[in-house]
Amino acid sequence: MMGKLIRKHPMTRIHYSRYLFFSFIIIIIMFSYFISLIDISIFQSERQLFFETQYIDPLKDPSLNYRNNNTRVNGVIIVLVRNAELHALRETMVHFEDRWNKKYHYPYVFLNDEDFTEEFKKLVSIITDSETFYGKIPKRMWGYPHWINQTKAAESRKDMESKNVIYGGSESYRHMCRFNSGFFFRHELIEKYDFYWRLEPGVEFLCDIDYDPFRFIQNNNITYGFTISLLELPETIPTLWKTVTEFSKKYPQYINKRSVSRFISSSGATYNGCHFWSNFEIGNLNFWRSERYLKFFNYLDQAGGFFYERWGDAPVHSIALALFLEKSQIHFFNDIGYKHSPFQHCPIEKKFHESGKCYCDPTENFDVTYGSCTKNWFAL
Ligand SMILES: Nc1nc2c(ncn2[C@@H]2O[C@H](COP(=O)(O)OP(=O)(O)OP(=O)(O)O)[C@@H](O)[C@H]2O)c(=O)[nH]1
Ligand SMILES: *[C@@H]1O[C@H](CO)[C@@H](O)[C@H](O)[C@H]1NC(C)=O
Ligand SMILES: *[C@@H]1O[C@H](CO)[C@@H](O)[C@H](O)[C@H]1NC(C)=O
Ligand SMILES: *[C@@H]1O[C@H](CO)[C@@H](O)[C@H](O)[C@H]1NC(C)=O
Ligand SMILES: [Mg+2]
Repeated sequence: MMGKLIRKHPMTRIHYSRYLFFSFIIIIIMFSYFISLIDISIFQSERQLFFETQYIDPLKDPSLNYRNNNTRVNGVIIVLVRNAELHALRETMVHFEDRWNKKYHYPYVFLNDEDFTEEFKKLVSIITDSETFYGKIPKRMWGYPHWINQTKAAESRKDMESKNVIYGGSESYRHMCRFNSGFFFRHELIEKYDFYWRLEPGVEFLCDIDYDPFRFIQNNNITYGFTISLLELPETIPTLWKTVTEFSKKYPQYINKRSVSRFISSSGATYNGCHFWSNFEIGNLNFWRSERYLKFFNYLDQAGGFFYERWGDAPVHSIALALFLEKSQIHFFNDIGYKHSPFQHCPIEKKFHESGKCYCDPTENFDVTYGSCTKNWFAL
């Protein structure tokens, strides 16, 4: 009887379809609300998920703590520096010793394209109980390779300076970037070491470090560690990615099939500019000495972009790391508070501040702010 009515009565049919229509709308609304909830929770927990599922926490291994064992491994602190930066360096070293190295006394190697002054050596060595070594960089590591057209290089510096590119007009900055990209690890004072910590005058360390990061990376097969990652200025690297792509085509055998290349490029077509900020580096020197990296560096060097453009050692290092290594071989040193103006990494977890280990403002933390790539790193 009812069925008949519904089918026959036109008014009832309208009500019925209207009911269907509104149910449909409500379902759509509920569905999109549900989806948005999932989205938000995924976004918020990417960082947390990273720490729960991927992060190796050096603080959880008591055998790494200096109180239990402060035996050094084959590591060195490397500082490229000019005589004029003496006082900024001394200040940084006092903090670095205090936060970490007085517990281990790792040696320092200071490198310079000129001779260090006697005053420099005297005032630096007095800051630390560690051994200090002072080296001059040979011309082949800090100069023009024969295939570079220096007229063209000078023109390009002028051009970049007129466009206000940072350090665009600087010749020494280019030698510095090329040295840090291809030579620091084979300087004669560095050759005998396996692990390095790169230090720059003017940087600050904002937390106590009670363990040996060198032994930590050795034990865990980690090749490289960073604290800050960010986007490169595109105008300094117009042809870098094209050159990298040519390299990958020519030497497919060097590219790691499980590499973390998605950090630098989602499709492979373009470089997103993400790189580890190389003024801080803790790593294994043998990675840079490997055949694949030397082939990579030589290929870039031949292309001339260190001089005709202004390729930085940070994107060069990072691209190689991302092509050759898996994610687990690169470590985010969350517990190391670090500042190189204008950015700092300050751990946000309460425990670092409540325990008195860190003394930085956790709201001033570059990790997930605009321009940082570390939020991408968490999500990979
Ligand atoms: N000996 C020497 N060291 C240099 C020269 N240029 C740069 N450096 C060092 O190389 C490192 C990087 O140089 P910076 O001038 O700090 O470059 P940056 O970090 O990109 O830029 P800033 O934001 O100015 O710090 C620092 O340790 C400098 O002391 C140079 O011409 N000679
Ligand atoms: C301390 O660490 C070194 C280097 O890893 C190791 O060779 C040594 O056995 C350790 N000593 C102790 C007491 O654990
Ligand atoms: C070097 O570059 C300049 C300016 O770009 C150019 O005029 C000159 O022909 C180049 N020299 C050589 C040998 O290629
Ligand atoms: C590190 O690598 C070596 C050699 O590839 C392997 O034997 C070892 O199990 C690895 N250790 C860890 C902690 O992954
Ligand atoms: Mg600097």
